[in-house]
Amino acid sequence: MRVAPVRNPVLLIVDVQGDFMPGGALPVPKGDEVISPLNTLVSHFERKGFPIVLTRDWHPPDHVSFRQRGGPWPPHCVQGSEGAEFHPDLRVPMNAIIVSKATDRDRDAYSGFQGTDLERTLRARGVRRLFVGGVATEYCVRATVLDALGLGFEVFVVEDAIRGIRPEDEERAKEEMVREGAVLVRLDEIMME
Ligand code: VGL
Ligand code: ZN
Repeated sequence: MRVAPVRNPVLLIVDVQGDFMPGGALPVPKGDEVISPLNTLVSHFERKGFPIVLTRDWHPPDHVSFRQRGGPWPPHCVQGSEGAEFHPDLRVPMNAIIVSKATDRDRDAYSGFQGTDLERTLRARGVRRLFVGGVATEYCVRATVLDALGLGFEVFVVEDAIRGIRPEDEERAKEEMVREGAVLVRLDEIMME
């Protein structure tokens, strides 16, 4: 499928943070492979003057999702820590919009829409269409995409710009996103003139 980023598109980059990269606290295998395709998209969206939004997992040090509190995860993306920073190779334009999520110590949030201003931010800019990449496919990418679809946005998931933790879960998440109305596209199918 060839697809042109038109109709008020936004680039939505999910959680490309050190702790989710190889060597981080909660690594996504090959998570750093999303950076190059995302940088290509960042350049294009920037050139066109389209908005770029980055979500970040932004937990307090005693977050409920951490093992010390009975949660499923090792501590990761603690607010202000090095592991919570965006990968240093990711191009983050000066005017990019940063959305912090899962900041409440007693509540987890995989979706960038959950407990944030993201919907309002997108509506205020007249956004209709989301191009999504990042990690992890079966957690925060999945939840963000499903919420976006539920809110009526058109969602294009850039296949080469997402990576998951477990291959079977990643596959299932992709099928589910498509079933709910997302379109999977490859970077080379996005027309960037
Ligand atoms: C994520 C696990 C825990 C994600 C966040 O960004 O996909 N996964 N917190
Ligand atoms: Zn988290």
